Amino acid sequence: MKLYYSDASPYARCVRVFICYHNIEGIEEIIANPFDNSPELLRANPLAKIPCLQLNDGSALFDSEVIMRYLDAEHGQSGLFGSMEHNWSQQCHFSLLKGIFDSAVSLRQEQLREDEGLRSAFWTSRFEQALLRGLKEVETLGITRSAELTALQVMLVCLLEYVDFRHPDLPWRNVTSALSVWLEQAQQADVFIATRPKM
Ligand code: GSH
Repeated sequence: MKLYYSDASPYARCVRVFICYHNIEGIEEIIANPFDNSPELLRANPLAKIPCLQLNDGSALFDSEVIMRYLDAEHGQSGLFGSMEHNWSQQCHFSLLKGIFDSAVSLRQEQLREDEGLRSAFWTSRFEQALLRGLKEVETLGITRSAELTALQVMLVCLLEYVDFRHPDLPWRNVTSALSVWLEQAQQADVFIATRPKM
């Protein structure tokens, strides 16, 4: 199998944590900048997004949610998603986290538009507010309660570290101090250390 990824992508990092946690061998990790539109990535994912997992039969899986669910079910005895399948409120927690990832990444894109003079104050504020409201809601959901690592916790660590990395001035700790305390402990796990972006 081949995983197209970049070190900085928070979506790809979640997938890499799954691979590391389940000790899945035989995955070649290929660094890909999605904006290069490399023919290999375009063949595997017409959306030209990472992460993308190419299976040994040549077919490809995307997006990060599908890849995580595939790896967990086929290679990890559902150890991270557990019994979430028919738990609709937990599925919604998953959607909330995915939405916050999207806000954080969109906020980054707004930052990059600054150089072109195209940054929108409206969208910047909208993404920031969604991110902060979303994290406040996450704090109330009990995602951090399980002592065993869960898929939702993997996403939460990758998300919060990405926010610290790309949006260091965003005052998320002021609105969600309990998440901040939880992160300090959770981010010490080997799977997060092994997959942390090196820049
Ligand atoms: N929903 C997708 C997932 O969960 O995998 C989002 C993936 C995504 O947006 N990845 C970014 C990307 O490839 C990198 S962090 N961006 C290129 C683009 O948007 O064209």
